[in-house]
Amino acid sequence: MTYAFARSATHLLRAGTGLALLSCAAFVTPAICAAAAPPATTVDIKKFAYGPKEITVAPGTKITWTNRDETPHTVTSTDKSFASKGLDTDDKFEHTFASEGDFSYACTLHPFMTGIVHVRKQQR
Ligand SMILES: [Cu+2]
Repeated sequence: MTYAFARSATHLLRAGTGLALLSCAAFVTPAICAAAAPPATTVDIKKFAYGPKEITVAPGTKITWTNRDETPHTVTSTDKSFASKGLDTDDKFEHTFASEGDFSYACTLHPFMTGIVHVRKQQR
């Protein structure tokens, strides 16, 4: 009885370990792959927010913003180096970031909507 219990406990433990390893393979690997993949170059404007609000890209990267809201928004940099027109639903705005720097931007219609683009030669 005790032996059988111990055996089944060991079996459960093994099964649990196997499951844990499987989970690692399933969930950790894509995260590592994502880190090695080229940086995301799209930003969705949704529910009065830029997503992601903060993004880091390499010089020369083109970022495309898409307005997913029913409300018009803009993508207007603080230093005025880039500025979209009023974007209606599903309208896109593109800007290529040639040189390194930190570029904060906001929506002129809703100034509480802010975002920032970090342009770095080496990804962190
Ligand atoms: Cu807006």
